[in-house]
Amino acid sequence: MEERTNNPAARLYRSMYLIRRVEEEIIRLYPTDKIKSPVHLSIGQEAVSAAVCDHLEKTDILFGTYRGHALYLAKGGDVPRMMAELYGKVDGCARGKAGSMHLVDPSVGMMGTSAVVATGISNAVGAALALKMQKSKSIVVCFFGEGSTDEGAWHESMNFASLKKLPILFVCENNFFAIYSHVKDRLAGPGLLARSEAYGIPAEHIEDHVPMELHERAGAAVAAVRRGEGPRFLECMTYRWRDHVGPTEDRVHKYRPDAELDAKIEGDNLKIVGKLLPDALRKSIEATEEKRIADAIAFAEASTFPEDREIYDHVFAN
Ligand SMILES: Cc1ncc(C[n+]2csc(CCOP(=O)(O)OP(=O)(O)O)c2C)c(N)n1
Repeated sequence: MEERTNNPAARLYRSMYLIRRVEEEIIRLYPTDKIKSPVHLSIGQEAVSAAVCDHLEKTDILFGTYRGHALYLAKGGDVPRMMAELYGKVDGCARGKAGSMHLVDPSVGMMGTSAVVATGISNAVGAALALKMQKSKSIVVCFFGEGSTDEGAWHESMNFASLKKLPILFVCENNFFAIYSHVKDRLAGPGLLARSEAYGIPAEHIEDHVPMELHERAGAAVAAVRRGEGPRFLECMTYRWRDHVGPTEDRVHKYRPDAELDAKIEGDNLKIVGKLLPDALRKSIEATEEKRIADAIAFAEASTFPEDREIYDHVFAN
């Protein structure tokens, strides 16, 4: 694809647009009950996955959380197979058994997303150790919310990754909230950069409302990890527009001021990136992605549910 080589803003826009529109379709479809699992949306947070994953190779390995659609799509995941997975259908990327919260597809390096906060991080560190032992050129990128940094698994993982100088990039999407609890009510000490630096891991704070700068700095961090300089930590400040879980807005809960959410929606990162492109290019990207999404939904609808006899398949390795 021309944009793949020449125009980072076009690549970023395509990826962010795809994520936004797939998740808007999930919101539209959810009341029909065709989607068979809880959904944690990344609308508002798209820039982080899109910017980081634009620097990754297909063979690089990704771990994430239940908020995983954006990661899968940004890593080049298969849109029809993701939709079929959400529908619980046999053509899904995990034959309908993983659903939204456990998206997995080794064919694009998406090794796992976990519903239990911080548990994917130690798996990611294990994968990075394996890559180092194999003298591989690939790296691991591990995404998580700021809530994960309160968990013991995060601290153990940071320590071990630093000790063994592993090829892993830790990406924290700091959206301020763990469910409805604000980070200022949870975080002791001077902040996440200091936490990371305490383990000897260089750390950076990046705002997502300057998406091209986020893209550039993420690229530099990926390159450093790939050169064998050991782990890096990025704290990417971002904001979730929808409820923690489910397709709806969550203003009724009053845990954040409406004006704060309105300001973030007004400053939409997708529009910021879109304005960097000529109209004709932006519209052609949108048309291509709209067709991809419509085809993906039709694919999911046409697919069938797995046979009952499959229930115990793929539980253990053969
Ligand atoms: C070990 C564990 N504790 C608690 C929960 C319940 N829980 C689910 S999501 C969540 C909030 C996590 O927030 P954060 O890590 O900031 O990620 P975000 O949801 O904002 O992406 C909590 C506490 C869980 N799933 N696992």
